[in-house]
Amino acid sequence: MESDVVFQALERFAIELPSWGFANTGTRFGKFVQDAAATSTEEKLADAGQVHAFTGCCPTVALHVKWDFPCANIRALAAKYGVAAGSINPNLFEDQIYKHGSLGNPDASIRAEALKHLIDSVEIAQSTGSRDLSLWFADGSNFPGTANIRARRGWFEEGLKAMHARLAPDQRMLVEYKPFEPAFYHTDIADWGMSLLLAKAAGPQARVLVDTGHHYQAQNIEQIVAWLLAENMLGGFHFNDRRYADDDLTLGSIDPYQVFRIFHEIHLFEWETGAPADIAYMIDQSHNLKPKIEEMIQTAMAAQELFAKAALVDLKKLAAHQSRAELIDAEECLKAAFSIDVRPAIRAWRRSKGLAESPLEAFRASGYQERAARERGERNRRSVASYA
Ligand code: LRH
Ligand code: MN
Repeated sequence: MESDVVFQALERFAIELPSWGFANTGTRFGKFVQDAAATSTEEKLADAGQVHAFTGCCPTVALHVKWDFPCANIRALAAKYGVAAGSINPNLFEDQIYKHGSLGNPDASIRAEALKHLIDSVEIAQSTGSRDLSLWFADGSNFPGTANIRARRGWFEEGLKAMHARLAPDQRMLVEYKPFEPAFYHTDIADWGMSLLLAKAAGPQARVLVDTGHHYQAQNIEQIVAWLLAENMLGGFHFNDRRYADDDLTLGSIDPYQVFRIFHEIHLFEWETGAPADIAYMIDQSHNLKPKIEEMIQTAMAAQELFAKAALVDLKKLAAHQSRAELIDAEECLKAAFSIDVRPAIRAWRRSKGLAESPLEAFRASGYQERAARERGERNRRSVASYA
């Protein structure tokens, strides 16, 4: 019975890979270069193809407009490596003109420039066959009194409405929130409520994107997920883990029970409504120290494991305990599923798909990493740049 539930859960679970997770990234204190890191969009797609080939659950790759484009016939390139283009991420946080914001900038000509980039990104998504536009804005301020918060909110509403009007009928725009960084006094889209109101005001194809690293320390993320599900406004996730702030660490490396509780809210919602929730599961991590492809495989495996464990919660029994306020029994019912070792069933699922039981070991044995380091090492070492 358990393994059937695990099989069904894995059959419908896919998680999107961030192209930027394969390139050399760092923190403001520096970047430790890896010889095997991807140095082009094609190499990012090739590496993503490896992760999907060994895990069987990562068919699409999120692309960042300024980091992955222009790229000639990216659809064919992705197909060559057994993956497909996924969500398109506009970039309104690097160009110099966006120092004081993009859609929230007090200068109307800069707001217009930002909107043009968003509309260009919609067209890129139409050319790559991507459904989702994944929107994150660094906009905000660093000092009290330096920004008119309500005026900026109004400009965001205008800009997102104008972008929504350019979406194709099957496209969505996912509005990501973040409480701080790089702005450290106010961020224009700082929490789920602000994202929800702006998405609703933009139009029916707009949803909220929950990046698990974008919350204050004690915030109850699964409660936010439950509310967004109730509002039918949960569009997707950027999964990662953190100890302090937006640390972008490996999913499940710090608090696996957090991810389990999130998946539980989604399984519960689907059980109660009898319909699959239309959610884009995506990874958003910066792989600064671990070998990047291995960390991505580790992440996908952890996501499968926690999604499968959450699918094993006896929801009927849980609902009965909850209705009778049987606190300990309800809690133990949830924890019982978390404590189930689903790895044997997952290995069986992999065998049934013709996949290696241990994707990480199989990838390591493939020699792909060493080949990539030989081919790309010289180029990567040449790319070392200092922060200041
Ligand atoms: C911002 C963010 C956003 C991405 C970026 C790489 O912190 O989560 O989703 O564009 O990371
Ligand atoms: Mn993110």
